[in-house]
Amino acid sequence: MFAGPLDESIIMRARKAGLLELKIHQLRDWTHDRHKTVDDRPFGGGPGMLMKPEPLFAAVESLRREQSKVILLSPTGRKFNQAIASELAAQSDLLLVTGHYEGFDERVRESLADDELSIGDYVLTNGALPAMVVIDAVTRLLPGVLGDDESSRDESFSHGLLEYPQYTRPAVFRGLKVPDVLVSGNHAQIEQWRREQAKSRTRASRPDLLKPD
Ligand code: 4HQ
Repeated sequence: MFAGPLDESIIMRARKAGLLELKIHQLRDWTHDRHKTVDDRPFGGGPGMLMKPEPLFAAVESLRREQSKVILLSPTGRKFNQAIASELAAQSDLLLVTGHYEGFDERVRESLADDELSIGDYVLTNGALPAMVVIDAVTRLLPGVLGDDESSRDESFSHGLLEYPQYTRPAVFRGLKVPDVLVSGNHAQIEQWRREQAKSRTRASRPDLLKPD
């Protein structure tokens, strides 16, 4: 699953520039049985399979370094956001652990992971896409990955409001006009309009962003 998304565009550019080093590992390489078993049935019964602890412990213990942060991707983790992306971008080594099946043996969570992150309240088939979401959000925050233009204009979640509406040419498209203020050349007025729009738009679609946590 990782081939493709991580081999394109800005992430690939960062890798080629030596700003980001990615290594993908196969958990089955740390199994010893013929079937390379990484899952098993839950004690106490019930549906579904769990990631068994031995291959995960062996893999993480062989891959982790002193400075590594070991992060499980799972819907029971704390909700990933831009602030967490910034924290992770300051780390020198992340070990993202993705599981299939219904989840992890609890001892993985208790004794192996430093943190557990969820990318949102929905259930996916496995943690590969969540890991790639984290990698993408973190990579673009690494020094040198984005040009000045791209990075100074990313503020959506950093200043706590949604972006104001934006338009490019043509000034009229299928009868739909760009707001007059934006073509007025009055920069003080444009700035005020954008501030108001950012606020009303946030109030309308993401009122949670305006509340203190
Ligand atoms: N899964 N945010 C179940 C997720 C998920 C999410 C990954 C599916 C872990 C065991 N991970 N496996 N949402 O739905 O991170």
